[in-house]
Order: sequence, then structure tokens, then C-alpha cells
Amino acid sequence: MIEYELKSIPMAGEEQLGQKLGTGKYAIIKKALPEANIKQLRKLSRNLIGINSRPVYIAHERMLGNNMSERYSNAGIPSVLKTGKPWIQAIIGKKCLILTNKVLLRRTWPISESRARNLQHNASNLTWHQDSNHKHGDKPMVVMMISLNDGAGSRCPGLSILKSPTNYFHGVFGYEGNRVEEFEQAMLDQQGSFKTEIPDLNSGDMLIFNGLTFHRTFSHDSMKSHRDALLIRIIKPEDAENFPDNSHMIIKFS
Ligand SMILES: O=C(O)CCC(=O)C(=O)O
Ligand SMILES: [Fe+2]
Repeated sequence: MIEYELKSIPMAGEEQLGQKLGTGKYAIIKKALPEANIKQLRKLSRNLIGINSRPVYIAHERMLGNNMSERYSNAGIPSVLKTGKPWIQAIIGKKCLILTNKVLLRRTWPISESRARNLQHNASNLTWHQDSNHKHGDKPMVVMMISLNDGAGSRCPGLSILKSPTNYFHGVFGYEGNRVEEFEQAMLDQQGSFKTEIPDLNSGDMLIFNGLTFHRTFSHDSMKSHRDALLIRIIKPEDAENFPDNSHMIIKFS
């Protein structure tokens, strides 16, 4: 594992900011990703030509540099980490681990929800899920999603966030469209409602939320175009073994 120190200027009131990020909540940070990084990522997303295209894994992308550190820098990861620091620190702490196999560029398509549910094990539009897994369960995780397009959530696919708080991993994955109705019914029975929100995101805007928060790709077939997003998942270094791959980057905020 490689360890880096990330120096950032403390923001006034950052402790309060981060504390708000319980499940079912989210924060939007406008223009978190610099334009130069957006340009680099757009070049890569050109290869995502169809609904079955696999996402681009940033850590392995030679076009972005010779090693993981250069690739992350060119993708703008240090900038978004600095911006997300209050939320990351509140959930994870001063030392955090960036999950290598979960730093990716995903393209989602303007298709109906029912079509997305039938995609099954797909690489693009995802149905309701949490980003944890059975091993990691309810251990801390922060998810950051940065849109590379304007109008995400209206003109092109966005992300739906389930407003219900939850404190455990339900074991529903984003390709299990066949289980979505069962899941929606279970949430209705448990919580009495199924309230969702679709944040509006423009290019460079970052959505940040707790890893246990339920979310899905929000799309319909009257949207005009696809949407690309950079996704990053962060956990505590001591939870590394809950995920495959062992060459993760560790960041220490100072
Ligand atoms: O980009 C999206 O619409 C969904 C991404 C997501 O939830 C994930 O990668 O886990
Ligand atoms: Fe997700």
C-alpha cells in the first residue's frame, strides 16, 4: 500500500458539515472537480460506447500516467478529496483508504427504469443498492460521485437517493433489478414510506453520501443523452481486507 499526506486548509465549521452525513442524506459540492481533470476523463469516457461497456478503472488507465499516483492526480482525486475532507473525516477519520477497484468512470444511459431492471449484471445503469458488501457490512464508507455532464438528473441520467435512514447492509446489489420490487415493498413495510430525491448536478459537481445510503441510477428514455461520472469509495485502512485487491492508496489528512 502507498501512503500519501494530503495537506489542506481547514474550513470554518467543517466539523458541523461532516456530521450531517447520516444515511439518507447527501451533500452537493459545486464544481469540486477542476476543468482540466474533467477534460482528461472525457477523453477516456469516449471508449464507453454502449450499454454493456465496462467502466474505466482509473488506477489501471495508462492514458492517465505511469502509476496509480499519477493516474489519480490526473483524474483529480486529490482535489475532490480535499473538497470532501469534512465529510470524509467525520465518517472515516484522518486516515482513509481509497478502494482501487471502486475508483471508476461509469457511463449511464437514457433508458427506462424497467429496461435498467432487466439489464441484470450490467456495467452501466444500476438499480437500488448500497455500495458495501456482505463482509464490510455496516463499517464506515463514503461515496463520492462527480458528474461530467450538465443536467444530470434532468436532461441526462442522475442519481436517486433514498431518504430513509438505515444502519445495516441489506445485501441488494445494483444489478439485481429482479429484486427491486421486493426491496421497495420491504422498505415500505419497515418505514411506511419510500421517499427519494434526485439531486441536480452539473459538470464537476460532486455528490457525497454515506456508503449505507440506498441509491440507484435515475434515468428514463426521454432523456437526451448519456451521463458520465467519476465514482470514488473510501473506507478506513483497517477494513481493507473486506474488499478484493490489496494495492490501495492510503491518504492521511493534515
Ligand atoms: O452512476 C450511477 O448512476 C450509479 C453509480 C453507482 O451507484 C455505483 O457505481 O455504485
Ligand atoms: Fe453505488
